Amino acid sequence: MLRYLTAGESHGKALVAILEGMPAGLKVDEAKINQELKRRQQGFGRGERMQIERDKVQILSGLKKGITLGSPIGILLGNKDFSIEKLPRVVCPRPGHADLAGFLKYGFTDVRCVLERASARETASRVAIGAICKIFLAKFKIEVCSRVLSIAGEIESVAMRAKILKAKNSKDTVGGIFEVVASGVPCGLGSYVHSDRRLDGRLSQSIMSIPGIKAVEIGLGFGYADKFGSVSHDAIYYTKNKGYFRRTNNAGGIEGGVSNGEDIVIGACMKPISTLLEPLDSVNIITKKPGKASVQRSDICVVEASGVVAESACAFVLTDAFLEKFGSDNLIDIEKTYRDYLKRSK
Ligand code: EPS
Repeated sequence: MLRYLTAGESHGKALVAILEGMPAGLKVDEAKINQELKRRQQGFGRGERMQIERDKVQILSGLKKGITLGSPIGILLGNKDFSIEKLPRVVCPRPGHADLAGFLKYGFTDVRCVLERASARETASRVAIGAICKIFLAKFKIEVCSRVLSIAGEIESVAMRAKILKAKNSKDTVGGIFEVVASGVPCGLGSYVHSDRRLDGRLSQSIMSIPGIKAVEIGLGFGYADKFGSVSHDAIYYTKNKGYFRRTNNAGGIEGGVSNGEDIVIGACMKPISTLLEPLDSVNIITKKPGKASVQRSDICVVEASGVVAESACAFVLTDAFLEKFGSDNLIDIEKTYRDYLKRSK
């Protein structure tokens, strides 16, 4: 139903995105998109690049007087640091990044040809797309948020900041765990009838594809491994006012690949940023002699920003699944189908 494409290098002219399949009749407030872009740039531990860029969208197509036409929405995000042609050649791939596999795969003689596109700068485009999806979901009182659960093993905010500072002082980096919660999601998004329609599979893919993410879990996730079934599953209750409901949500809002009406809860682990100011051992790809991995500048920690990107990824998948279930051409038609469905399914 809904698809997107992004293009752009980290230090190229601009990032570009196209969102196709958004229904007609949705009012899109550019300020809301820019607000999300700003959230992605924040968080304790961001690097110098974030002081240079002031990410703001320019919407090129798909809207008339701020209202969607149902046609592809073209988005442009300029790079202030547009320096790709002047930047030096990179010959020592960074462990942990796409550098080594990328230059071998594409046959480059400059690792920069890989890292420019592999950079997490691309996630700004995904946040712009996700922001439009969030505007759509808000029409149906669906909200997606995120929070940091831990940084390098620390769970208190003061200790998290101290760990980030410690990493900074020792020219190191840290990762952590964040959680994304989608509330107000109706029962019935996604389907058990085929593997590629399962909502948990689709959400996991979208979050796993964010740079640096190494693990994703839904609800209790790995926590199921050491529990009995009797205390794992969420018993079902019903009252006239509430309809069907649960008192626990170990399933994280998804059973059998279908949303069950409870909050969707997703946890994800982000590894420490792989650009280290005190670089690890590497190999010069020209001479094949030992060298140190390339370094220009780096973030220390981007777990909070990754949470914002994951919200966007999740908002995109939920919008896609929502359009599948309730129609995809016109907002008013979709609202009517949704109301009828809520009445029937209560
Ligand atoms: C990023 C832009 C990049 C990095 C970072 C994320 O800018 P630069 O390379 O000019 O410093 O700060 O990239 C990575 C974390 C990465 O792994 O490539 C951004 O806009 O988020």
